[in-house]
Formats: sequence, structure tokens, C-alpha cells
Amino acid sequence: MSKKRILSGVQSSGTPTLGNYLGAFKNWVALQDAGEYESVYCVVDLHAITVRRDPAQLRRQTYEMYALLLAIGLDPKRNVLFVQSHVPAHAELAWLLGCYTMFGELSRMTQFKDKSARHADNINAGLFTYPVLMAADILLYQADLVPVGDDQKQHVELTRDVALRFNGLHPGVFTLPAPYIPPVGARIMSLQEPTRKMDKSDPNPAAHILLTDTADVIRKKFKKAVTDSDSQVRYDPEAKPGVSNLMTIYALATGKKFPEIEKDFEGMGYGAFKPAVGDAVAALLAPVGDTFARLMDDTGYLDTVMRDGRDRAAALAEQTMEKVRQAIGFVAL
Ligand code: ATP
Ligand code: LTN
Repeated sequence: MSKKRILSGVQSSGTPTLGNYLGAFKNWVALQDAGEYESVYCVVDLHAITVRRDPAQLRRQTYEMYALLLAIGLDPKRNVLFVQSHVPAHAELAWLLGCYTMFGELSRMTQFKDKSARHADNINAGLFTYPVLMAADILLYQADLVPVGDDQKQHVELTRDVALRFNGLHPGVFTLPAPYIPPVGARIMSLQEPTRKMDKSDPNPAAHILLTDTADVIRKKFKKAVTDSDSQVRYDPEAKPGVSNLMTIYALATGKKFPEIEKDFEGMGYGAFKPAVGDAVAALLAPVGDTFARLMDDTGYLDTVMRDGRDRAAALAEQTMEKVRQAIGFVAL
């Protein structure tokens, strides 16, 4: 029997954060190591232009994101790693699926509501149809599982609804995907406003840890992290969002459970806890930063790996596109 397929994507919209890493990337590596799936991961540069980008910056950030995926330990031989715009079938399928997606469905997407509030001067149609392109990414590769953070659950559910609608008219074309959301770490919060998600586009650098931050910077940011006026290290996301977020990060970086962390820091206050979190994260990310810097010095190598990823992705995508074109009724020559 063939292996189940995984697909996920990340925007080349800035340097990824610890949130991206703990909510998504870490699982991508774990799923690779489990060896039970065939995995396809893409840097979604077409999605990244829903917000205005400087061309040189977009190009650099696409290389950076690709290099980071290699630096966190994704093996380009065991996974298909590619850049979305290199496979034109994504844009083609997005148009077709747009004709099977309802205006009302897209209007309900919370990411659209958030982003259109944040970019009120540029509420373009691409921002609105963003989830259709994401559905195309997933359905092109007949993915069974989509490992994402909590914020993307709604988009994966929409993808499933669109696939069901399409299959209802044209049976058997798409595999129905399911989201794969980690039980801990699905929503890492901002270090400055712990009731908001940690976002790479947050203009306040103290709010997020970037995967390229040095150990020193990481420690400083954790020392400055917003907590509360009580000094107990206790997991309670409602009453103590800041400390609970730090505990989640510490738990994921060290493999410890919440009760164990509470016990280890009992009576010690935040003065001892925050530096411990900083040290744990600095140790977790040190190898990533080193490998990333080495890869960014060798764009020739990155081009070669990207080309191979593109060819493998395009071959898989074409199999689906043939089925889709046939099902809809386009003339084949
Ligand atoms: P932007 O800030 O540009 O909108 P983003 O970081 O929200 O970007 P991506 O970089 O495309 O979006 O996200 C890649 C993956 O990281 C997605 O699966 C997303 O769910 C996950 N992710 C993003 N932020 C967090 C977070 N704070 N906690 C957990 N997972 C996250
Ligand atoms: N929409 C996602 C990025 C994304 C994605 C995908 C995730 C684009 N295509 C396909 C999973 C599968 C985001 O904004 N984080």
C-alpha cells in the first residue's frame, strides 16, 4: 500500500519565529523521522504577495525560508521541498477551485478579517481568495494530512468542504485532507502581548524570537517577556497567559511536563524561570542558526535543490491536473 501524503506550506514573508517552529516545523521534522508518510513542503511565495513586497526582499526571503527548512533538518531527498511559484499548476488549480468556493465561505475566514483590518489600504482580491490558493496547494498533492498551527485550522476545513463539493460533482478526484495540530504549542503567543499569537510580521522585535536570533538576543528577549505581578510558575492560560506561554515554550524545548516544571521552579519566582527558558531556547536553536548561515552563503546549492524539488512537485501536480481537467470537461489535445 502506498504511504499517506503530507503537505504543508510557509509564507516567505519574513524570518520565521519560534511560533512557526514549535507550531509547525518541529512536527514536520518529527513526521519525516517517523518515516510513515510521503511529505511535500512548499515555500508559498504566491501567498506572500497578498501584502505588498519589495521584489529584492521577496527574493531574499524566499531563499531564506527555503534555507531554514533545510537548516531545521528537513532532508530534500526524503521530502519534496519546493517553491510554490515554480509550479504553475498551483495558480491554475486555484482559479478552477475558485469556481467551487462560495463568497460567503471566504467572508467567514478570520485570517482575512484580521489581515484586512491590518492592511486597510490594500484589501486586494488575493487577500480574499488566499484560502482558495491554499486549498489548491493541498489538493494538488492529494494530501491526507496537513500539519499546521491552530490559526490555519479554519483554512484546512474550508479545503475539505471545497474538495467535498468538487467530488460531489466529479467523484473521486480529490483526497479529503485533515488538519494535524499539535496538542501543545499550536499557538505560541507574543512575548510582549501574551494574548496575541506570536507573528513574524509583528513590528516589535521584542515580541518574537526569530530562528536566526543569537543566543544573547534570545536570552534578553525572554528576560523582557511580559508576565504578571504574582511570581508563581503555574500553568493557567486564562489567568496567567504570559507565564503559561513561557511554560509551553520551555516544555517543548526540554521535553518536560507542566507539573514537573511547576515543581522545579516552586518558590523561585520569574527571576530564575525566565533565564532558564532563554537558555533552553538558545540551545534548541543554536544548530539551526549555524546551518542557516552556511546555506545562505551557497545559493548555487540552494538553486540545485530547489530545481530538483520543483521537478518532483510538478510531476505529482500534473497527475492531479489531468484528472481535474478531464473531470471539468476541458478539451484535451
Ligand atoms: P504572517 O505573520 O506573515 O501572517 P505566519 O507566521 O502566520 O505569517 P506562516 O509563516 O505561513 O504564517 O505559518 C507557517 C506555519 O506556522 C503555519 O502552519 C502556522 O499555523 C504556524 N504558526 C504561525 N504562527 C504560529 C504561532 N504563533 N504558534 C504556533 N504556530 C504558528
Ligand atoms: N496559509 C498558511 C500558509 C499555507 C499553507 C498552505 C499551510 C499556504 N498554503 C498549505 C498548509 C498547507 C499560513 O498563512 N500560515
